Amino acid sequence: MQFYTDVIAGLQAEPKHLNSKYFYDANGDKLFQELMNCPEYYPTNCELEIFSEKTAEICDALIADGDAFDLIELGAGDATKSSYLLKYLLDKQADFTYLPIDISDNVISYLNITLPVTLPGLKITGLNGEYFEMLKKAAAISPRRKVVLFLGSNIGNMPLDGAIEFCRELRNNLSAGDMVLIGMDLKKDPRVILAAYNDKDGITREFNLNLLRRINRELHADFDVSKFEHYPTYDPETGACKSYLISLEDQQVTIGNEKVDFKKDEYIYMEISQKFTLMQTDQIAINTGFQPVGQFFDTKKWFIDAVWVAA
Ligand code: AVJ
Repeated sequence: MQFYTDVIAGLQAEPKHLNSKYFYDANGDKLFQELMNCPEYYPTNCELEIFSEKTAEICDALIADGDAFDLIELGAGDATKSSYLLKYLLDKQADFTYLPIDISDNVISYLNITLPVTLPGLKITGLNGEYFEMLKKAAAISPRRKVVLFLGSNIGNMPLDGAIEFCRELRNNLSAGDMVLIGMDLKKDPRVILAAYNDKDGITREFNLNLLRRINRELHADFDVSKFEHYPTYDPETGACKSYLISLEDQQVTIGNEKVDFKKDEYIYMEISQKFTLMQTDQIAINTGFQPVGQFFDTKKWFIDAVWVAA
């Protein structure tokens, strides 16, 4: 099983690491929902402002010549943001099918059931799995023009070189003229950024510890989460916001048939949430076979939703 293999490989590596894509089990989904409602966690509010205030402009950019298209969303989550677009596109009688892709089967079954009720007339095909596997599936379903939503600064979950590689692979899975609407969190006051990943209520902490709990539940492990401390960092120079879990003592954890030793103060690298300069957002597009053609900002200019066309 991939989850087990990845966890063992990550915890036997030096330094230890876990993949943040595994944060999102049913519990993790719930904690992330709570996080999005935290006063400190600004990215969701910024992007919600963009989607609610600039709905028409964004949709008009995506509709382009008005031909039929597939609206694919990578990491759809609860689709709150994209619902603004879906509603507007339905009102405008645009000819499109919505294909949300998510790693969480929980999320996909929820969207498949609820969206056709809240948005009558919506054509939806939820795809549960990894981004590129599901993107290939989407291409096999229909030859129509593709518009890909990649929101919430999910791209920030990769280090910069990984993000560039990801965009190249995305481009390779698209055809010339296809579009991407990509949300990216911008560099800003470092204190604002760090606070967003170190909320007072400790939800980010729980969000990280939940992965250890998930490993306990699903992989027959015995992590004592009280022996790990959440440690978030932000480096204004590189724009890397990272979180770690620090072992509070020498300890041994059993996971299935494996045993993993932790030294006191040893860390598990859990997640990166990369922040970008405006210039970097254009550079990433140009370096990976896209042309940046539109920019939408919140009033504080903390977040960008950029429109790229596959060149
Ligand atoms: C969903 C990946 C965009 O990195 O900001 C929030 C996840 N992690 N708080 C982010 C997250 C800690 C979030 N993304």
